[in-house]
Amino acid sequence: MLNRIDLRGSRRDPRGLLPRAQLDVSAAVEKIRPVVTAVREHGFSAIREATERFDGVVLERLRVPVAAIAAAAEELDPDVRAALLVVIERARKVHGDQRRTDVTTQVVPGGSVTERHVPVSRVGLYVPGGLAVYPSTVVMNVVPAQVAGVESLVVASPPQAENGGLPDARVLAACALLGVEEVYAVGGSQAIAMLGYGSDGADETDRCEPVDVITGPGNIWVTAAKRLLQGTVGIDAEAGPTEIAILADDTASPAHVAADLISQAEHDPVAASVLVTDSPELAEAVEAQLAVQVPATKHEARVREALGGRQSGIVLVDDLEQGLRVVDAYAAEHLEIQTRDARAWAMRVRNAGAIFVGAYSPVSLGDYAAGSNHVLPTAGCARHSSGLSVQSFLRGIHVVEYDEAALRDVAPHVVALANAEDLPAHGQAVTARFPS
Ligand code: HSO
Ligand code: ZN
Repeated sequence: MLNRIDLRGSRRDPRGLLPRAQLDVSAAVEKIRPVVTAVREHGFSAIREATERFDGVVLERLRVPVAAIAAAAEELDPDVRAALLVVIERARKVHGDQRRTDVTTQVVPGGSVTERHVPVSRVGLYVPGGLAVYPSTVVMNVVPAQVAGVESLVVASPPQAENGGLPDARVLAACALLGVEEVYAVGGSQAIAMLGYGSDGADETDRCEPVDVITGPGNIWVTAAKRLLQGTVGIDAEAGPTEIAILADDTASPAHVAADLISQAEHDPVAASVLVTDSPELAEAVEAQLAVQVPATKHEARVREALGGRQSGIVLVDDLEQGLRVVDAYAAEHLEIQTRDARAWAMRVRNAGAIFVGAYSPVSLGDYAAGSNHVLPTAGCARHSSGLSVQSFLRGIHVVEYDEAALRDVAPHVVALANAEDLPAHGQAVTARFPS
């Protein structure tokens, strides 16, 4: 079912040899540019038009009535409610430990630099609709923003025709459990444009003020719109189709490896599932397990397409050292380590969005209930970016405070560098304070 890539004996840089989808976000940017421009220029009427065209819903108002958010929580299945409460508590625990305290460095006597960590004022969190609904993603976005101290938090999620033009009821219920009251029934690139530029609405009570930062995953149109708005607002790392890589040796359970590969393939026909192993026997056994498990899974067609796609595969390596080089080159959104001494291998990994260690830490634990965040960098962005965290919502501001003696002491160095850069007025701004 999976492509085979045999890197045994290969000394080449594995980067170009690994399976990966080529999503053309730049082409999507050009496609959605007119929608984004229309929303910037015409606000509500453009959002209405795009919503009718893309979601098949006639939008009466942008904003979801607060009573409808509360009602969704009332009507929520008790098991889902209990699960969400546990998930919120665990996420708060982990993200609470990410809080930063301001640090003052006494550089010299009389001269200090303090780093203040200041939350952004207003954040827009995008929660996708599409093939699945994601109340868990509401938690993963809202919790770090709240822990960071963001004052104004809004959620946007596509309207569902089946839910009377409101976002999915479970998404609304998650908002209610987290105390988020400002929710917009808008999805796609029009939602990102609305959050970035702000928009009028159906009447005076129905407007969206622009936000400072937009976070959250979405499909290619959402990703493209975020890329287009970057600069106007801050955005988190691009979260494309989900990916799981598993580094496994002959101690891994083929049944568990297969189940984990299927679990992320379930998201999307373009999701990626990659097994990297030094054990050809494990590769065979995993294939045999997939042959049994895939026909029994609910979203079989989607899973088959994802597993059979060029973005998925089994990579055979000589040993785990080569395996480590391969998973580092791949820089997976999620990386499971199912090997002997899994923890030691995990600690040597340099590139991954999140790492799941050993037999009892599957990715789906992290998707929901580990306490970790599931909004993670995809498409190799884990080489340079992190998942969503409290840090995503904070800015570090340097507060510089020198007294007269400390400035006088360093003045010759400022002057020397200013002259070297042919910017003498920079030096004079210092020497002007010390006329001799
Ligand atoms: N695996 C997804 C997150 C998710 N899974 C939400 C289930 N619900 C991207 O990390
Ligand atoms: Zn998932």
